[in-house]
Order: sequence, then C-alpha cells, then structure tokens
Amino acid sequence: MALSDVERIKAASSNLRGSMIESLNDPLTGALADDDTQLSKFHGIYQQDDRDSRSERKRQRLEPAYSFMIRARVPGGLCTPAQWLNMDRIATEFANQSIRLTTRQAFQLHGVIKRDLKETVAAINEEMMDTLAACGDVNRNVMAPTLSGLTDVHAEVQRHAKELSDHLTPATRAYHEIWLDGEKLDTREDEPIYGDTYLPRKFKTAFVVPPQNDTDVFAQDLGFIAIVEQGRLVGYNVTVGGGMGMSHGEPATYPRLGSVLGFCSTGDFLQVAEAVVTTQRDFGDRTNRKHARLKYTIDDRGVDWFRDEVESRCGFALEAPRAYAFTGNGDAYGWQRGDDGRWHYLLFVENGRVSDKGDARLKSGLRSIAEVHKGEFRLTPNQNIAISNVADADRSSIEALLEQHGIENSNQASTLRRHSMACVAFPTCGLAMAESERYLPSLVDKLEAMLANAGLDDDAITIRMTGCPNGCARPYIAEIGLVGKGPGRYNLYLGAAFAGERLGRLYRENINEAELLEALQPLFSQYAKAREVDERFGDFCVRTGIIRAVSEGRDFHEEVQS
Ligand code: SRM
Ligand code: SF4
Repeated sequence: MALSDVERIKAASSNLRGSMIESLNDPLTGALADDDTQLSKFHGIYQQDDRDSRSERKRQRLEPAYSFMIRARVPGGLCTPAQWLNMDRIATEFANQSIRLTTRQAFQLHGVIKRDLKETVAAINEEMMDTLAACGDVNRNVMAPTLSGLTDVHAEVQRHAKELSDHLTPATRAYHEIWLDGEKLDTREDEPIYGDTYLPRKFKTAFVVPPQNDTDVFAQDLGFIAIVEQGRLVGYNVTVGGGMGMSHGEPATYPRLGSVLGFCSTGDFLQVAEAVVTTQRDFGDRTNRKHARLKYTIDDRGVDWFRDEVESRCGFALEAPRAYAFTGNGDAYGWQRGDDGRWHYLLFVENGRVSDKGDARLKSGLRSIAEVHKGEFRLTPNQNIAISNVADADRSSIEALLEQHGIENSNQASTLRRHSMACVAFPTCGLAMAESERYLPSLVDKLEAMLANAGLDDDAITIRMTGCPNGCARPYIAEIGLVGKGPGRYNLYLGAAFAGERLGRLYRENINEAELLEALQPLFSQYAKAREVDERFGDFCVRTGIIRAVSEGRDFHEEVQS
C-alpha cells in the first residue's frame, strides 16, 4: 500500500523545515503553502479560517478569512506567573483577546494572522515556553496530575513528566531557525528517537496518581499510573493504546482505552517510554492515517506481541501490574492544602475559555493575581486552572482579587457544569460538524433544571461535548457523551464509568436538543428513584440495562438501542 501523503511531506521536509520561511514571507495570501500547513502543526500552528464567514466570503469570491491557532506546550500544566502574564499580553496583542485552556493542560491562542505569526511564536518563547511538538506526529504535551504540590509523590511524578517531555522533544533545529532566527546548520541533524519521518500519527502521554484519574490516563497512547507503597513512589503501571478519535459511519475506527501492559520501576520509565514510541514508529500504519494510532497497532498485533517487542527493546521484562484504584476523573475544586502546608486553589473555567464576560472578569482577574502571585499556576487536563503554591498569609489577597473581579463564584456553578467539558468546535475548528463550546453552556442550563426536578442537583455526572467524532473533550468516557453529527444534531453516548475506566456506547443517534432532553429526562427520574447507594449514573445505566457495557474498543460500535 502507498504511504499517506503526510509521509511524503515529512520525508521531503528536511526535518520539518519545508518551505515554511518562504510561506511566511509570501505577501500574496494569508495562507501557508499546502505542504507547509501540515509541517506547521509540528511547530504548534494550525491554519484555520473563520467558519462563520466562510460561505459569505466564498460568495464574494474572497479568500477564506485565514488565521492561525497556536498551541503552546506546558508540560504537566506548570506555568509561572511571568509566563501567564506573557500569554495574556500576547492574546491581547496578537490573538482574539481570549486564552483557551485545553484538555491537555496546554494553551491555545486563536485568530493570529500570518503577518504576526513569527513575532507571536517568538514572544511565547521569550518566557521559556514553546510551541514545538504541541501538535504533529510526535509526542504531544505530557500531562501530569494538576496539584503536584499536594504530596512528595505528586511532585516526583511532575518531575518525571517533565523529564519525559524533554526526552521525547524532537531534536530538529528547524523550530529555532524558522521562528527564533537561529543559526542555519549546514548538515541535517539526527532525530535519534523519531527518525526523519517522525511517528505515523500523533502520540499522547500522561502520568496519573490514583485515586484521582484527572489526566484520563486510559485515553492516552501511553500512560504511567503511579504506584505508591508505604508512602513512596515505587514505579508505574504502564498503559498503552488509548485514544478517542473515530469517524462517523466507519466502524474500523473506534475509541479505545489503554491496556495495562505491566509495571516498571521509577528508574526505568524513560526507557519503557522510548521503547513504546519506537515500536509505534516502526510498526504503526503509515499508509492510512485513520488507522495509524498506536491503538490500532496494538489491536492488530495483540497486547502480548506489543509487550514482547517493548521488553526486547528495553532489555528487561516488565513486572506484573500492581494494584491501584481510581475514584473520579475530574478536578477537585476549591482550596486544598499540600503536605508542606502550602495552599492550592482550583478554579472552574467553563470550557477553558479565559476572557472577560460582563461582571465575570476572569482574564483581568487572573492577570491581577499573576501580578502578585509568588507560586505558580497549573493548567488542568479538564480545562481549568489552579492557583498553586500559596502561603497561608497570601490566601486572603488571592480571595480578594477573585472577588474584586467577580469570579469568586465560579466554583459555585452547578455540580453538572463543573463536570462538563466542551471542545472548541465552531468558529475556528476546521473539522467541526456541530457547535460545542458555544452551545454546551445553554444545554447545561436546561439539564440543570431537569436534574433539580429529579432531586439530583448535588450529584456529580460527567458530561462532555464535541463538535465531531474526533473526541477532543474525551466524550466517550463521559457518563453523558455528546458528539456532533451535523448542525444542531448530536449522538448521545451513555454508560461510561465516572473515573474514565469504561467507554460509553451509542444510545441515540443524530438527535436535536428536544430529542436529547426527551431521552435524558426519564433516565434522570429512574436514576433518582432506583439507584443503589453511591451508584454513579454511568454504572446505573449499565446495571439497569439502559445500555450494554462496552468491554473494549472493538466492541464500541453497535446498533442504537431502543
Ligand atoms: Fe484535538 C484535531 C482541538 C485534545 C483528538 N483538535 C484537533 C484540531 C487541531 C482540529 C484540526 O485538526 O484541524 C482542533 C483545533 C480546534 C481549535 O479551533 O482550537 C483540536 N484537541 C483540541 C483541543 C484544543 C480541545 C479543547 O477544547 O481543549 C485539545 C488540545 C489539546 C492539547 O493541548 O494538546 C484537544 N484532541 C484532544 C484530545 C484529548 C486528549 O488528548 O486527551 C483528543 C482525543 C484523544 C486522542 O487523541 O485520541 C483529540 N483532535 C483529536 C483528533 C482525532 C485523532 C484520532 O486519532 O483520530 C483530531 C483530528 C486528527 O488528528 O486528525 C484532533
Ligand atoms: Fe474540532 Fe472535532 Fe476536536 Fe471539537 S472534537 S475541536 S470539532 S476536531
């Protein structure tokens, strides 16, 4: 079979250089050359156009309103106040004013025009943050539990996440040449881990410390579940082959949860990670991008084959997995105190959008906090933010600033809303089929009322929406998963586990809002009346036969249940 076109582009790119410099300098268009739109992703940059004005501009025979989304990598979500202030300034000066916190603890800026791209990327780098490998066929932003200050174990895991992030960062100097005016090399550099054509597809890694599965470790290509014995981090259970993306109407594509491969000690995690990455590099499908993620390599060849390959590359065997248990997969809001006595405040940010809206001046508030904060910020895997590492004496000034900017009530949002996530979708995402970020808040208003009527207002139920089946808000592991099918129409998935350890299954297909409310209303009433003690909504749907549990990714697709 022929290699996919992106493979040709990578191979011809001279380690991700392509004709990017020429593209940036071309004054005749607001776009990059076609091949460079693929390569720019490896540099954290996506070419987009305003979907709201697309057809009108076409009618007027104008070029689409091109602009760029820039994604900045933030390993483990750790961001200093200086970095926050820098992002705030750049968003205001070059982007659409807002900052978008992503589902992978990273930043996105939208609406940067080509003329400003280079200056914007350079400005991000001024505060020691970069955009290299934030997208593309490489290891992306490495996630780690949000509150690394909680215990020594959390802090150690955060350090490991950073080490792994550094280890898997591409070696190419192209980024420095293109964006930072770095010196041009005469010879091409080696990519010791990736090789010249990088990976067959994107690759994602997360660390997690049970019992909170806040990084949704089973949705990752590669996961490290911290194993703590007698208060000490002894190593990790390694998970492989998680992923959410699929395409409507193509059953060969499906979401899959990571398989637990085995246990490795803390000294070995880098070697294991490299072996997993290089195995995928060598065996992943480079002919069909819809079949190129690690999850398909593993399902095609089997978990045992994969383990043997990883072990032979490592030169040692993994041990049997050790016991662990998860209780939830969201963020723990409000103040929490770490073992070292320092405080952390986790703030709900609806769908990760940081902007000033009416009296709730979130962007200004976080700017004011960053101006005085002596600790750091933590971006969470659920699009929220923590003001982290606060001394006893400084708590009240942070609280006063939250209040002054009208955001002290953010955490008083309903339990449902605090467990909700929506991907970006319209107007920027080129793949969106339906609204998501702009629509979910109003849908939640309606569902809140229904839950209150059923006496369920205090119950945590995870709800996630995406504008297409790619799964950027990880909807297939939400107890209520909503996936865009077309304008105003969604597939409804039920039966996922609260802690992200079981996929949901299609319950209703291609329904509008009225049909959705009609479908959920009786289920909420049944749940309120017939649930067992502490039973979660997703588990209830499975136990009572509302939906059949999904046992593994390959079992995800089946006819809609009536
Ligand atoms: Fe995603 C593509 C946004 C997390 C699966 N994702 C996109 C693009 C870049 C659209 C595109 O290719 O043109 C979206 C940009 C929209 C915009 O206008 O900003 C986009 N993805 C996002 C973010 C911003 C969603 C959010 O609301 O936070 C997240 C950025 C994460 C980051 O900081 O790196 C984001 N995307 C995810 C996740 C969740 C995760 O990683 O835990 C997934 C599911 C997990 C997975 O990868 O399987 C995800 N995004 C995809 C896919 C499907 C991949 C697949 O295997 O099929 C695509 C499309 C693709 O790659 O072809 C995609
Ligand atoms: Fe775009 Fe689809 Fe991802 Fe939403 S899930 S951001 S619509 S690619």
